[in-house]
Amino acid sequence: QSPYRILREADLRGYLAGLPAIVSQLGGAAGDWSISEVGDGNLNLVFIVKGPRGGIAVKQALPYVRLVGESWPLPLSRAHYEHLALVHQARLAPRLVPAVLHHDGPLALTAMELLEPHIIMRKGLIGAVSYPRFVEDISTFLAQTLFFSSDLALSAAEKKDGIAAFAGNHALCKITEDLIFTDPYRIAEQNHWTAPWLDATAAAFRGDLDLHVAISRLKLKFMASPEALVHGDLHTGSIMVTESETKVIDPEFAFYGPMGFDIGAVIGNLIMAFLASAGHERSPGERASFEAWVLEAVEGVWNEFSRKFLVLWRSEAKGDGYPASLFAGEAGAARLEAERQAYMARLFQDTVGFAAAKIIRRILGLAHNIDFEWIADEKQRAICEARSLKLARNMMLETPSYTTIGAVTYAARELRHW
Ligand code: SR1
Ligand code: MG
Repeated sequence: QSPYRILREADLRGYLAGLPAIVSQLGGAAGDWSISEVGDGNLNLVFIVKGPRGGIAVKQALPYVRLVGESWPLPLSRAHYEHLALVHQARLAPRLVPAVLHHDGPLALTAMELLEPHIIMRKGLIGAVSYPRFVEDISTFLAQTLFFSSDLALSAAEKKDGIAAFAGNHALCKITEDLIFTDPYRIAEQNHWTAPWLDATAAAFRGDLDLHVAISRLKLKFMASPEALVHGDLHTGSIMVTESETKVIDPEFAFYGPMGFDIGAVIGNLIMAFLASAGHERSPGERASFEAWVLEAVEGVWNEFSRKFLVLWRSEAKGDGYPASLFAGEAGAARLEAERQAYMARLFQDTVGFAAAKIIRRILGLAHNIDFEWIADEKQRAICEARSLKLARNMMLETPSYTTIGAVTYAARELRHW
């Protein structure tokens, strides 16, 4: 444990050399290790350290938002919540998160297994790569982390302890509350979009009271629905993949919130990969098969998640929600099953709404994504973004008309040629 300072390469080398478990993981002497800072996210430093025997990834929180600079301070405590979430998720969804090798609270630093040859999924999707394991793994991650941290699996006391353990992560929640649920719908200094093409659309979103009601309902749900331990930032930049493995990283936004926020994040980001595809150079065959795969993945994520969640609910419901004693006998079992179906229908509605919110914030808010940003031709980029905004606006305003995930992919397919 060391006092906080922002680590540079030499300092990190000396620090790691004092940790026997890390030294043994890397092998050789500290002088043999290569260290490079590779962080390209919005908030933190990330170092890759490689030695003769193996490698590690080291993440250190900065006392400010990296994307913006020191003018936007951010508590270092997020490293504590990220570590706590990683430990929880490793228990709830084994093999789907990186193993933690070392954590230092005061330094706001966590050393993890190096994920190699994994790449950030968003980059793979921009390259039109499809991932055969993804649906299976992410649906397991979602079903297991959400179910086992909910009132369906936990006693009321365990659940309340869980909420309390993450309650201090409010600065990160506030980022979400502002950047996703408020700023894209008002004039905010840091908003930007592909101008001038989207000027009129951005202004229309700022003046659309129906949309303001819809996003405010979602914001309230985000703030006031501690259903389960959510990752809190589950976009495709928080997922590392190979053809055969999926790892969910970066849970620093974790807190007890609505389940649909995580599921919607995955689905919203896949939809953006689909609608950005038209702007990226690829052969017609490659484009068609990639786009077909992404929409299959959208359907698969919801269908597999809901199937697995229901299996867990039917077999592992040891929590204080829906006491078994109230649903005895055949009639009770049938009624409880109907209730499960109603619960999933409500969760699907939340998912559609949150997916839409995730899309809109990436096009009209502060933090954009490279699915669109890497489309060099600005007019073409704006076309892809305008399609996404049209879809997202409809998903948010007409949520009840999306009763199946097929309705979502159908609408996305229709918008692809708008
Ligand atoms: C100022 S932080 C902007 C965004 O980066 C993170 O990845 C979250 O998505 C956050 O909203
Ligand atoms: Mg992140």
